Amino acid sequence: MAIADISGNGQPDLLVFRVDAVPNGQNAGYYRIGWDIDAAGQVTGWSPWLAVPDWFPWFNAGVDVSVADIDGDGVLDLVVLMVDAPAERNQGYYRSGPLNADGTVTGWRTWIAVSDWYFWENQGAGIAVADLDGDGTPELVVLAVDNPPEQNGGFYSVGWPRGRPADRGLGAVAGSTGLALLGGTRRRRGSGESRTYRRAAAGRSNSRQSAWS
Ligand SMILES: [Ca+2]
Ligand SMILES: [Ca+2]
Ligand SMILES: [Ca+2]
Ligand SMILES: [Ca+2]
Repeated sequence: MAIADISGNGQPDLLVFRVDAVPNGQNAGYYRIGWDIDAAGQVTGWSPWLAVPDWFPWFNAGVDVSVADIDGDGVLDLVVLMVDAPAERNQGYYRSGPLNADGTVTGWRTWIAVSDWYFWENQGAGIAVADLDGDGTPELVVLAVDNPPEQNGGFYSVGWPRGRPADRGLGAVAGSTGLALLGGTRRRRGSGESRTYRRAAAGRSNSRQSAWS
């Protein structure tokens, strides 16, 4: 879910997301918006469920959304992250599109694979958009929970704008240190193991990342 003033009337709106896990077939992803959430958690009404197009996986193992103006054009964008979870190695993908004041998205950008998604099994994933270094261009932060046969792990990564050094290794999330661990220990997975990572990308340039941490 995400909270942002999508309608632009000064009151925050609540966007919720769900995956329809269709048996023996292609899944589907939908969101809807509860308008003008107040301090008591009440909304004034709900949009219809709106489908994200081209939801190709048959199995998903995590999904998250974020609302932010990733391309700096003054219009909010909806960013969707989902984990495609086939029998073998999984893969995280995100896509985005301009989010209109009525809650619809026009001009969905293509699905983009999050690189180095090593995990064979996942137990959730998360996404956030923030200008981590204060240069005016947002970064896309991706979290993934690895779900191997033994102990799980949480991993993240950040993709930076073009030109920024991209040699930051995948970082393991330990305790509550969060972003302070950017550039932390790189983890290698053995064949068949699943690990979780989060990654992020620069939001500009049609939301395609130019470098991953
Ligand atoms: Ca609103
Ligand atoms: Ca925008
Ligand atoms: Ca798998
Ligand atoms: Ca930045």
